Amino acid sequence: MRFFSTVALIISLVSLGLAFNGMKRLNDVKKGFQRTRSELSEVRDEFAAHQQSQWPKFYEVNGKLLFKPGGNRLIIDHEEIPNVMPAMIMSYEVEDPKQIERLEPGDRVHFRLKETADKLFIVNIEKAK
Ligand SMILES: [Cu+2]
Repeated sequence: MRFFSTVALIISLVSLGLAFNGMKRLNDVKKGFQRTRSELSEVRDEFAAHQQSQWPKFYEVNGKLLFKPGGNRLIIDHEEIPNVMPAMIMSYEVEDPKQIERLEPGDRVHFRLKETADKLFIVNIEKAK
């Protein structure tokens, strides 16, 4: 009888040890997950900062004003904008509509384009000399 209770005690101690070890391992895995998650969020923050550092971009462009359709819009035949777009006729919004008043269709113009993550518009436009 004594032998059996000794065996039972040993079995209980061993399984207790195994359970403890299992919990410790589970904890390590959890810590690993937390570390990975915080590393991921660091990478995400860095990526967002990098994206933001790209904007805004500015371009100096030459062209000819073709139409003034109204509002703050201009139709311009512009020269190539290197690495952005080839020469073409297109419509642009001007940030400050007052700048449109002193321009007439047919004018050669020089303008400064501003590009943000979701918009492309003219921040400054004047008659080219
Ligand atoms: Cu264009």
